[in-house]
Amino acid sequence: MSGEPQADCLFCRIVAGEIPATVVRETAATLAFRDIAPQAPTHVLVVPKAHYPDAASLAEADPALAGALLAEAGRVAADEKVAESAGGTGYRLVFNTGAGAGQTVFHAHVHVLGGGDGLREKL
Ligand code: D5M
Repeated sequence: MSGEPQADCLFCRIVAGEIPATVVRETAATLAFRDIAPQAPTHVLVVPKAHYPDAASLAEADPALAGALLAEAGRVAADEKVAESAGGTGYRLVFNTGAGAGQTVFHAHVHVLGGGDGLREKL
């Protein structure tokens, strides 16, 4: 069923507490934790606790949850002080979608990237 946990999904296992992660924020519906291979001084992943394979399928199935994910990403950026409103220089939100675009974990997630020089040159 849509949104159900998948036993072979890495991020479902992190959500379930079966695999450790450095959690920075948690709500009833979302979890934010540090990326294991950071690409910027701040690199946090925000995931819905429910399983959807990518951001578009999440947004189609549960637009409110997709919105909650984005709001949490903004709160992470504020907590990490990369948001301009928190004195930082801004941040990027990235949704890799599809293996050909670099998606490696097929559980919807947004990358929150900030704090480094040259972030604008990456796209
Ligand atoms: O991003 C998937 C991201 O997930 C990638 O940046 C590495 C990260 N990753 C992989 N395993 C872990 C664990 N165990 N903890 C934290 N982060 C992890 P994608 O957009 O699919 O390429």
